[in-house]
Amino acid sequence: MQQMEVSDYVNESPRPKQKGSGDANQTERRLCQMVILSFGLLCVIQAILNVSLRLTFSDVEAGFKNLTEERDDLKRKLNNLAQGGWEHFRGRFYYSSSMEKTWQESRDDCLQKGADLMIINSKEEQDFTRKYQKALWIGLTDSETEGTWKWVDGTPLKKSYWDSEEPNGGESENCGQIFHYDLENSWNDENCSSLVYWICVMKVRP
Ligand SMILES: [Ca+2]
Ligand SMILES: [Ca+2]
Repeated sequence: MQQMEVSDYVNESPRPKQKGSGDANQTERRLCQMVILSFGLLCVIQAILNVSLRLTFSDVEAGFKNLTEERDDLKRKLNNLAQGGWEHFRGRFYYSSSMEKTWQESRDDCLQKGADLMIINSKEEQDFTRKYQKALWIGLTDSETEGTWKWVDGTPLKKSYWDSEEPNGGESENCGQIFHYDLENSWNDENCSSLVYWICVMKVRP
């Protein structure tokens, strides 16, 4: 009886491979691969985000530090200017001297202060000069070419406020000054060696 059973088993034809089970294993493997791949991608994205955020934060931090330093620097400059007798007007600082010098000496004094003789490009600036109630050198000269007036920054004179019959000095008067300060048209050309008060202008920011 037992022999017959073994024989039956031996002669039994091989069972067909179960197709459904193999597909399921393959699907599982693919799923596993996809999960691993996705996880890897997520890790890479996370790493990129971390680096980007860190770089952005560093930029913001550096920008804030620069702004703070710039603010402190401005505060220092403003304090120094206020203590030195400078007056603020329309975004610039002005200083009128308490002694008289030649035009070039006056300009040198302004330059040493990090400023220059005043340039007048508007009626408001012209009116501003009249409050000092004294003759003042300004940054205007025709020393280079007689009759061609230029500002100290090299720009040509466009709008002028010459007093009537000025400029009248020819080659003996090559430097501009505020003279008749009680008038809107107050400018006079004067001999550059004359001793006169002066007015400097300083830009706090470029
Ligand atoms: Ca002249
Ligand atoms: Ca003159």
